[in-house]
Amino acid sequence: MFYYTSEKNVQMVIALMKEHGIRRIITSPGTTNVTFVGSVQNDPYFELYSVMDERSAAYMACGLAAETGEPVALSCTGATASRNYFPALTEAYYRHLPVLAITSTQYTGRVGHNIAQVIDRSVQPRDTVKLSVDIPAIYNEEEEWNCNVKINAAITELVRNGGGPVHINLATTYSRDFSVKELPKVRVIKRYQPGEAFPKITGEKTAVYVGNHVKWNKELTEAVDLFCEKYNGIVLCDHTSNYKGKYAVQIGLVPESVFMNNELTKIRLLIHLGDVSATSLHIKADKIWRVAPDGNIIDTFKKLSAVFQVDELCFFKHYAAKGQNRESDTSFYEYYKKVISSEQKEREKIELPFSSLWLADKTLKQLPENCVLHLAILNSLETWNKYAVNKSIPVYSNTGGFGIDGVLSSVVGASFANPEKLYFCVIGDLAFFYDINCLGNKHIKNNLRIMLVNNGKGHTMRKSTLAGIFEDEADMYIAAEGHNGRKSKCLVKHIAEDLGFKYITASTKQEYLENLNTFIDPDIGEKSVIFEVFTDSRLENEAQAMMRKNSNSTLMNMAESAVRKVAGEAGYQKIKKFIKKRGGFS
Ligand SMILES: Cc1ncc(C[n+]2csc(CCOP(=O)(O)OP(=O)(O)O)c2C)c(N)n1
Ligand SMILES: [Mg+2]
Repeated sequence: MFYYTSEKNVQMVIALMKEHGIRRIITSPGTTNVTFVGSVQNDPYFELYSVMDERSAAYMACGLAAETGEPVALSCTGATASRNYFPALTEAYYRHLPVLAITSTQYTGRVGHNIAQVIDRSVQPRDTVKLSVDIPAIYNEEEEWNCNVKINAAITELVRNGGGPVHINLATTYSRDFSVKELPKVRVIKRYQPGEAFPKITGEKTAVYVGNHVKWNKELTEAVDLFCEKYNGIVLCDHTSNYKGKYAVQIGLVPESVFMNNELTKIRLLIHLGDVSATSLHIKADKIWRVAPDGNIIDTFKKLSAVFQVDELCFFKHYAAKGQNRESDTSFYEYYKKVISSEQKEREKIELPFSSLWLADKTLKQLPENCVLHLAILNSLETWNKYAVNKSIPVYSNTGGFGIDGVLSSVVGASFANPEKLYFCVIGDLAFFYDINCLGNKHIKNNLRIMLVNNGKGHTMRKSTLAGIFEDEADMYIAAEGHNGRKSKCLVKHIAEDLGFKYITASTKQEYLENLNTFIDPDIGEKSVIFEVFTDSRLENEAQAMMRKNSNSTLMNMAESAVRKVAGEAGYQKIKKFIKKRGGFS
């Protein structure tokens, strides 16, 4: 008796076809598709038709799909079999017919090596399929995730935006093992389009996570805030999220480990908005939904179960209306507020060395209202994300492609839009020198305020967990130390002044504080300003270590007060004594 193949990728395709309700399959004969056909032919769920000629099989799929209004799958072998699907796929493309062409293949790395029956299917004519995905054999967890997402994306594409044909190139290892009686449990990702009935939100404790996001309008902010009130929600964000509403939980203000495995912070439903974010997140959520007008399956946290192909406003208005009769509950937000305020208290106890963190602390809260802030990626963004920014200030960073190559150009371009507004930029030395030629642009006016944090190298490479293991040996090549005048005190000064900028500089805390007022002066003045701050990479590391230690103290204090709450003061003292004996608690 034969059951399902042992090939995991094939099992996954079959399981997801069932989950998404695709039951009709037209199969054509061959060896490379044996593991697929041999598996589905014994599953009574499927309705199979055998057609010898692939060209005809695909046209039959068109007819069957048009007649039933439901998706129809095709299966063929290697060699030129799949080429014969093109005429009918073209027909399906222009008639929006949901035909799923599954072409089986040997390991695609064999393409181009004169191996019998192996052809290159990596490119499809534009008007044959809406989407083509490669599903390799699965050997590890990450590949399993990749296949799951791609198969879900392919199958849901069949009916998206009016529907149309889709291609899955499915690798086989020619396994002869058909002993698998049960298909694996697979994650289903659903896609909701405008007009479709949305699922209910049941559990408590929701979070809206916002990646890099364009400026919010008032209506969207209010809709998200109302959503938070009705569903006990918080908005997890960083500066580039640009959310300025009532329920912001700035991730950089919360000790990282708070997000991990903690029942109090466990999120039942996470709603993912926005683009690429630099803010690493260790959030554990039971369920994740993504809301984006493009409807693309973007599975940043590997837990996605639904994508809503709608405008964010439409989504939040829908759920706020549905939750109209719910009692307002903001306890989740209140909890985070407490965590943030105890972290804040711990931070106040420490004096950081002269470093990016210290600069961010002293500067961010003082930036003039209604200015704009641009942060270079990685180190600058990470450190300045550890402090709060005034709500009137939008913040940008090139997290789309994460390049250090266009930070200055981006802020210069932005500054052209509003000559009367101040545009601040915080940037490291490698990024500054990379893009320095744009400072000679003749359209630059007096509204730029550039802070160059010159530590003489790519500090990002000195702190990264990988390059960091090399310590000082990382400087020469990995962190590119020693270029651009070796922290010369006059190089940038000359360039800046010759190009018409005002130049100020600092190498100590005192010098910095003396110059800060000039830098943040809300009065626009006559010239744009470059403020070069010389720091030391070792102190940067020291400051970061202090911040981490600080977060640990916050957690310890929180744990202590939680114990106090449950056990009372006397109980707490007893437990403390006991733990102290064993070497824990301070
Ligand atoms: C165009 C480009 N090249 C290389 C990188 C890799 N990279 C990321 S951060 C970084 C170092 C940046 O150094 P610096 O601007 O001095 O900032 P610091 O880390 O010292 O604060 C490099 C080389 C990149 N992101 N973009
Ligand atoms: Mg640097």
